[in-house]
Amino acid sequence: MAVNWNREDNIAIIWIDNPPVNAMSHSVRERLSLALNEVNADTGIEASIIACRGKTFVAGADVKEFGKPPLAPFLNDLVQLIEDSAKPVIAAIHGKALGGGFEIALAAHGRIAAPDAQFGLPEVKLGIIPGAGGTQRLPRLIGVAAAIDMIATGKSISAPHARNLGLIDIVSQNELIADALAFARTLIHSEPRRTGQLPIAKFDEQTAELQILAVEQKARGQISPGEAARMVLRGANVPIEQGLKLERDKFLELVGSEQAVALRHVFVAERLAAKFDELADILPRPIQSVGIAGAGLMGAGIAVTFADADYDVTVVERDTLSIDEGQKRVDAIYERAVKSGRISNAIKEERLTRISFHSDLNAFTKCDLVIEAVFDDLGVKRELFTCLASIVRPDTILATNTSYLDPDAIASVVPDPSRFIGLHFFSPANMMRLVEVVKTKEIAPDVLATGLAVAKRLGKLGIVSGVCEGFIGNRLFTAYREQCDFMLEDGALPHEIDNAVEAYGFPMGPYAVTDLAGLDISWARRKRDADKRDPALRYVPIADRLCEAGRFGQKSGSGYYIYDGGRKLVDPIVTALIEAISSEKGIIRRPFEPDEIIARIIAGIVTEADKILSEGISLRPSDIDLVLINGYGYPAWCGGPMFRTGRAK
Ligand code: T1G
Repeated sequence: MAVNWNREDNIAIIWIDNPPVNAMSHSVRERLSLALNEVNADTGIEASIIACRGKTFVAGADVKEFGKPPLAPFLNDLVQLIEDSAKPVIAAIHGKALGGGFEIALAAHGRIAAPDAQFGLPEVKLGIIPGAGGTQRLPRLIGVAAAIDMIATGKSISAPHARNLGLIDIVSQNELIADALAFARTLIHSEPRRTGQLPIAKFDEQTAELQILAVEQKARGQISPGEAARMVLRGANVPIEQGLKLERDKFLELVGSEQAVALRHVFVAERLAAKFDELADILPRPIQSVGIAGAGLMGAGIAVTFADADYDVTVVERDTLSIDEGQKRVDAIYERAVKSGRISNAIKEERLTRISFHSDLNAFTKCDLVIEAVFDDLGVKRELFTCLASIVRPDTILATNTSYLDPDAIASVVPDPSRFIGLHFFSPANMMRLVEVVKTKEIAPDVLATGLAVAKRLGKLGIVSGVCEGFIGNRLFTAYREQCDFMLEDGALPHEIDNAVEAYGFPMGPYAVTDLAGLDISWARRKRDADKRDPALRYVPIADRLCEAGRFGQKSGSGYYIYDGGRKLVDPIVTALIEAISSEKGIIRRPFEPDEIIARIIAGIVTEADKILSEGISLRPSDIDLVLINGYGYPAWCGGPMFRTGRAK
């Protein structure tokens, strides 16, 4: 039964029970409306509590119903029924109150939460805005500026933080429902505090406008953050009834928008990514103690990632100097997080206690999982895994973080390669959400399931990839870059391509990214692989010429651009170099418009993606979209190249 209610003396407890996340589906809305009306009509009831069974409070409207004709009772009407109730209604929150769930809580006359509860209005992540009063009631509790910040980012906040903001009344330190009953009894003889009737604290219009401008700039072409922020300000200047109407109209307009449809594709794709028939009944191995071989840029980032997810982390480097450098890298990552306000100094110290550094591989003896992040050389890795295999338990999972080497070639030195997996993190590992979980030839199903479970516990998105050069992501990025290089030879210039890509929604264009990462690394790889290059294939020597001229990117002060005091400038020398190469090849250069640049890039990506799918390296077009969105900055609100070309529904 999705909703029922029971009586505790003169107080009704209305239970929502709609696993797995108590989404406000049509049937839940119908039954909740019925329960509220029954409670209001019952003369023996003087107050009510709305609570949820299962792991969480209401996580929002039912995303599966979006895109279909909305069915009454609508959530915004239900929320109004709660707020208008003559008898006090308390929301008792555990888990997460998100979207429509939080809007139900906002309309209640009191809010009590478990200590680990979280609150958020993540609608903008679905390309919409709150549609049941969130943009109108939230500012009445926490003010315009804080409401804009919370709604435009879609971020969640903790119960203690919500309490400090005045968003909730009580953080229950005991049994939530018992405390909620006690709280309800204190409200019985007082007029219900109706959020919608509260005044909005004074705010400065111009400050709010500047805040909205900043939101729109940060959104890089996504529409909903700016619309959500503006709806808060618009509602703050009109009566609540008018504000609620404006909000509902905008919500209904956006829910059918291209960006909302694209973001719902991403939402569904993310939850599909870890699902494979072959793993349906497979239990992941328990992982708590994690070893990391190497504390360079990647190893340090991976160590932080695991410490952040409450793993016990053992880091081994070859000598005390390397250990010292590794510890400094880890400390610097946490120092930046403290400076940015993401974590407190106390949390930094606590996380650091979870990471121990050693120079002896025997420190890995008790590890459940060991990940190598050492120099990307096959010999080095094979030698390391030969040692590791003799040190760790037979059931310890061994993982390589290699980007380009063949994991099966590494696994061949491990006595039992069924426990060998690729976990390809993206740099910076503690920030990037994507992890390619590489399915090696001999891998055991429970090892693959463990890789996916570890990625989820890390708060990352694990995408399964077969073994090929560059796996899914770097192989597609190579195709993307190849199209860009062809366009450089055919007539475009680096800044024209970068500008088109950034206008489409990527945070950085490919040439700005290359200058940031450095041109020398891939140059070394191209020189190493030169004898394997197919002479029949078109080859663009622009990057080689730049390297030969000592232009390695930001690190050398120039690459595709010239860098002057932190400013990135178009360099006529690069333009002349590119034009000379076109001329050498007899190419008549022509202009490229932004739309054609994007179309050429997407065509190049999907051509390679079709090969990746036909080879079985990836099993789902939607996984390919997720790799590009979470590993390479492809704008999620565009859905991904497979979604855009109709290859992913
Ligand atoms: N609707 C329907 N199903 C949902 C759902 C939702 N809102 N959220 C999750 N699920 C399903 C999900 O598809 C998966 O299903 C299962 O629950 C577990 O999800 C009017 C209009 C709550 C933090 O955006 O953030 O309210 O694969 O794997 O990692 O203003 O789910 O098992 O079949 O993610 O523990 C606003 C989205 C909606 C919240 C739990 N709410 N969900 O994370 O589990 S718009 C959201 C989440 C709205 C109002 C507007 C997370 C979670 P299956 P999961 P999890």
